[in-house]
Amino acid sequence: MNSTKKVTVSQAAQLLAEKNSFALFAHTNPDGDTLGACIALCIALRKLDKNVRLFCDMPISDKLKAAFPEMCEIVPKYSGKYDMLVAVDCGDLKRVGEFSDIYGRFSETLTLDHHGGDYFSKYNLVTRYASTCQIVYEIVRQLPLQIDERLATFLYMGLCTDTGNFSHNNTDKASFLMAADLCEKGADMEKINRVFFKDTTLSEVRILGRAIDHMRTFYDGQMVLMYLTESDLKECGADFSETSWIVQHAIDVDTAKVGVMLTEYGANVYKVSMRGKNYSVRDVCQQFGGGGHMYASGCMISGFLEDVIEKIVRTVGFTI
Ligand SMILES: [Mn+2]
Repeated sequence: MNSTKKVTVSQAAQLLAEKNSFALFAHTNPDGDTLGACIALCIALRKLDKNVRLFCDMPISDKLKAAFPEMCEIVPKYSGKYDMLVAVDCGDLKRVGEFSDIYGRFSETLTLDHHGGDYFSKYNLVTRYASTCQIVYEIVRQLPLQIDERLATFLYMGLCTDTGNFSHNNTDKASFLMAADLCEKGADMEKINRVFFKDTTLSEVRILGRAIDHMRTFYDGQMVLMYLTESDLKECGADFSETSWIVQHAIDVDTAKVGVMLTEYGANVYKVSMRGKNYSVRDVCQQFGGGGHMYASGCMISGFLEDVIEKIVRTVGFTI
């Protein structure tokens, strides 16, 4: 294991200013924060004439790529040589997904994260902010460049999505101050709100119906679970990457303390998304090698559907 150290925002900004080429890694099963933070940092570094490439081990949805063409640059196959690798919004090395081997072997690495997790890089900027976009925002403000409308929009993306549109309990004064500043700099807040919180495709409405058909409750309704199989996705004309938002419908049931959404990802492999109300779903997901936030976490579990459901029900049962 190489030595690891904690760095401040200014030290991270200095490291980024000194080096010339970067590979930025969004976390597996990417969300608006990791994507927004990666693209914002990429835009900022390119303003300083740096060479930057973006990677994520899972495909970005067509909907996001259509709304934000910059997303097309995020590719699932690693290539090239870089002065530094940066793990963006990753609480531990596993979040880098299929790139964790490449990442773990490289010496010049930097973590930018707000989950308060492992120091798995050589340099680690780990905070308790509401979003990784806030970390990137603070770094960018120390670099010799202007925040233009495009940069402001991607910084706003993670701020807005990781705070649940300023509704989760991680929303604080800094969130609103950052939002006010990005608003002044021309962030397209209406577009972010529409794409991440409003727009639904017909196939999404169909798979939502299918997931609700498959809804099951446990422990007097304290746990609400839904699932989608590969054939559900196929029959509804939906893509795997279109399903992560559905879990909200499970946790929004008034009796629910835990909301669970299973989506089959390859035969007998399930992507599990969990949400909690005053209940740490991260503890549950960590039992299966996953992670995330206390009230919003995920993991992957292999097995037959009913076995996977039983494992989750049993694990939640110990703590509910
Ligand atoms: Mn995040």
